[in-house]
Amino acid sequence: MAFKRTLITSALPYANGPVHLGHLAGVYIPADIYARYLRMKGEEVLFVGGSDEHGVPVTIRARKEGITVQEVVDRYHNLIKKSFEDFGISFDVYSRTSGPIHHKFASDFFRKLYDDGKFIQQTSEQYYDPETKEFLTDRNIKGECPHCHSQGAYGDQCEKCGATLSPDELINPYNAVTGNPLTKKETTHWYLPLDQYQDWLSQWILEEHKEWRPNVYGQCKSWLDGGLKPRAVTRDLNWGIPVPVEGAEGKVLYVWFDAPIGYISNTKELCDAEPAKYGPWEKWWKDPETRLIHFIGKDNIVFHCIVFPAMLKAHGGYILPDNVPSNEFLNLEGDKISTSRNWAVWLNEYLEQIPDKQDVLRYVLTANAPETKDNDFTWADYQARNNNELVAIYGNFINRALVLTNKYFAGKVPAKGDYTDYDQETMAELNRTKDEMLRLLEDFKFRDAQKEAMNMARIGNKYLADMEPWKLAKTDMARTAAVLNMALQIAANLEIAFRPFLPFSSEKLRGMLNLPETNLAHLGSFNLLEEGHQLGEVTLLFEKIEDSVIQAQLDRLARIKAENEAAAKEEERKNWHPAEIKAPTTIDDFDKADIRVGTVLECAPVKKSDRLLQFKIDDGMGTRTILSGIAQSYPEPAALVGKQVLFIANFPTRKMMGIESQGMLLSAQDADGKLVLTAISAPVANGAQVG
Ligand code: B3M
Ligand code: ZN
Repeated sequence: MAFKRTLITSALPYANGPVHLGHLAGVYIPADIYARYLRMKGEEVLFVGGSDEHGVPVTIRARKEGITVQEVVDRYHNLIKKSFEDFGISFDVYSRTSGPIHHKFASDFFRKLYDDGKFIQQTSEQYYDPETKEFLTDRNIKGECPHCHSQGAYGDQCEKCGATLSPDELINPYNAVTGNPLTKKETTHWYLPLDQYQDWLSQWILEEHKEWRPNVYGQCKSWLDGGLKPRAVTRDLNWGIPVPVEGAEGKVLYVWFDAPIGYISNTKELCDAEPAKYGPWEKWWKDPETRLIHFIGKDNIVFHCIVFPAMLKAHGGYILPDNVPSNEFLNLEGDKISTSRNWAVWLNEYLEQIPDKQDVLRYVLTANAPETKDNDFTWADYQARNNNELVAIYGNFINRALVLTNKYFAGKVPAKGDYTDYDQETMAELNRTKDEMLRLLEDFKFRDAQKEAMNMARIGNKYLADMEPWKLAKTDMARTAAVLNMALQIAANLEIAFRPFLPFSSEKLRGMLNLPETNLAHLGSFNLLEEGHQLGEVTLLFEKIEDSVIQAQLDRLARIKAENEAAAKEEERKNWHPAEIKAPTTIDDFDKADIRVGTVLECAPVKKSDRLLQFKIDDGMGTRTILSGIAQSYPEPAALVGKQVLFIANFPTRKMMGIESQGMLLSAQDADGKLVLTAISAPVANGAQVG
């Protein structure tokens, strides 16, 4: 199928917080690279984005901050929009789903499916808070994780162990906001019967889109193999788009029903505002000659590859995505990025703390893009890639080419000479590298494509290092001119090659070269700068990033980690319940344990163990050594000297870490897991029996 134009969408971020580098790496940078690339190719492109302002997360945020939901989405929509502008994400439109255009569009879309009999109605039991009289959605339910048994897992996911959950799996579920225990209550909703689309989806994806990325194709296949079930498209919630059906008061469209429709309504908003420039919105969504590409993260695959296409099919008249290049996740310093745990680098904060370094982040995130598997962002890698690649390779080449031209030719492009074999080979290699880059871009392999752009800079660097114009200048000015002409042509090529990836640096370089407008067709030409052309002012394209900048970021993350650990402890403490009383014991059984009082004479950590403390105890008859696994609770063991403690005197002797332990100290386990030695209320003779 030959396409005439490309419609690019990128997932609509929830307006419940600022965007972070995981968003940028997973969705927005790849989408932006692709949009810029196609525009440079001269194709007709529309790049659509917007904020997802419905759903539960924004309502939770509002309650937490004590403001209205509208205030929350206003604040974060504006913040997110600005971050995208700051990072050069070149949307043609960035709108929002709480606006009237979207509300009407999504409502009409639902109503058409409803009128056409495309939904089924089902009644089910849902968690309900009898006190606040509200049904609870997955995210509003918390409880104990059935897998790792940590407290505070959400009804859809445990943030501790990462398990995907359903609210029914939680142990002791409660209202995440009020803490109230929950009951179940019947409620009726509309469902899209995905099972009816199973055969069609299987054919369309598994047979007709084998070229989709393996992670996307694989996820779709496993959903389809598992058998699709009807999915609720409405919710009991008071924030969202009201269900346009009589008697549906208190119900809204499920956020995952209305959000993808946001792609369409945002397109319509733009096209209606500027019809001359963009044409009618239907051209972008209903003409089979439009190629639709969704950029998303992996947690959104099912919605974009299965649910939304089924919605479009049910409606009729719409095109379907041609590809859905979804990325895996980017972790931060080894841990999963989490908005609720503040484990993220927020884009707005990044720019405040490290100003003007948008392209550095764009470069590092693309170099590490989680295209085929989860990847890790580390600040050490960020610094290394900046200092060793952007500065040492690309920046260094540009700087040498321009500074030498200034020095020997007063900033004017010198005359080219007859190409030597080496020149010819350099040009051929640059062109081969360029072809490879374009092939990779076409294939959504941005990480490798950017690598090829950097390889072009390497070719330039090698050319200068081999030709040594600074030496040539002493003997052969004509050849010096030819070499620098060649170097400047390569520099102009780099400006074009890097433009989709590093738009700010390319703009800066364009200024330094004083380059006229070019497009992708110029890439690979060695006639981009004419002899005598006056270069612009030379500055550094990239600057070294110092250790102190990196250290400040590492310190920030260490602070957040400590705060999170304290908060997790607090959560454990809040949800702690004493264990149930054990089955009745007998006096005889109890009497078997010989519990006695002793005084701590010495106490020190056991070498090579972060758990054990070694005690010397006065037991009234002499001294004995006892090891106890409580080192984590007593960072200053010497402080225990002189304290009276309880121990089991007839506990079997055990050897640990090569030391014999003669007895067992009694301790209590606190709500946060900390072990505390039991004490007695007044001094007692050592060796006294407890009973
Ligand atoms: N807001 C989920 C997310 O941010 C959701 C995407 C909607 S795309 C239509 O991951
Ligand atoms: Zn868990």
